[in-house]
Amino acid sequence: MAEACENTLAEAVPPRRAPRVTYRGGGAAWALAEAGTLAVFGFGAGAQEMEDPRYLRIELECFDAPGPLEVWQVDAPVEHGCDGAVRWARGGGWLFAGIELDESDHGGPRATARHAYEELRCVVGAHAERHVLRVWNYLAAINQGEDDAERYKLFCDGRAAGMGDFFADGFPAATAIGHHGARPVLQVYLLACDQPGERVENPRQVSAWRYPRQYGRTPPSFARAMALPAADVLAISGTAAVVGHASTHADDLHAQLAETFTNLDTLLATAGMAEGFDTHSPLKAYVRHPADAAQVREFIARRLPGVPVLLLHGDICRRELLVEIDGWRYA
Ligand code: 3EB
Repeated sequence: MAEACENTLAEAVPPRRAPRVTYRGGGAAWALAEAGTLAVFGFGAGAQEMEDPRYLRIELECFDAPGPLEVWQVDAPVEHGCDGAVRWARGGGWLFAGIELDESDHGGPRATARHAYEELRCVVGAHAERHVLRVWNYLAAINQGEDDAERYKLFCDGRAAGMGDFFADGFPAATAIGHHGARPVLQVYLLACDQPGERVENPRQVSAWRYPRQYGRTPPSFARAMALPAADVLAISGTAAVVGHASTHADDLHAQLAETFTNLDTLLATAGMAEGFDTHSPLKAYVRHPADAAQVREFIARRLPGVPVLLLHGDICRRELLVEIDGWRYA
């Protein structure tokens, strides 16, 4: 009965208009003062600090100085607030929620991730926008530790524990990247909606939640992409040179970039968006070695001229991977 009611409701509601995601210069206060601003992100140690719950200073340095802001905007009034450590904003059927936890207060990446996801789950569950579509995770020293004790793998354990059965119907699209910030903070933020999206997997890749045991006790909990409940918008998870479940082209930046683009093209084709990226499709490239940044920028500019790209210094969760790309594809 409850399900029948939900279906009727879903049919009555027209597709949502996706939030616009842009990179731009200027101050965060201006962006926050604009109508419909759901979230604003600054990048790196030089970015401003702001009290507004819609603002997060991400612990990843941008290779362009001064780095731009990332701004999410909806065509509706936005209300915002804080619930414990979670900061949130909602409007037009969309919800932003974010949390930043210091590991020294929680005891390592596993307990911190668990706590972060429990808190987020609580806040999301209390709103009508309970369908989590996309999550970003930034973790200090992600590759430190050996085998099952590697910090990324501990994070994966804690994330799964904190998620509980909230994602029993399927995981959101996600990114998990290592930062070099001064403080050992875990930053997690998400986009949710009052309507569900559609998960998209990459036929060239084993789904992450089915990765074999060699990658850790708890396979990573994410979908490769999520088609938003808005026409022709795809949220793309962190994508790297993984084929099947194996990393390819260790130590070869150019070959990893080429493989990553084959994965991105395959994802778009699988989602029925074969026309590809356009100039409204903001991407992020996470680059492990600062010396590689210029080459990454050139490669992407050649493949996707005119597409906005934010180049960030970040560590990919597998040591042999040099670069990872995520972002959006808009109609
Ligand atoms: C991979 O394909 C690369 O743990 O949330 C990409 C996107 C990766 C998200 C995550 C990890 C995550 O397995 C790593």
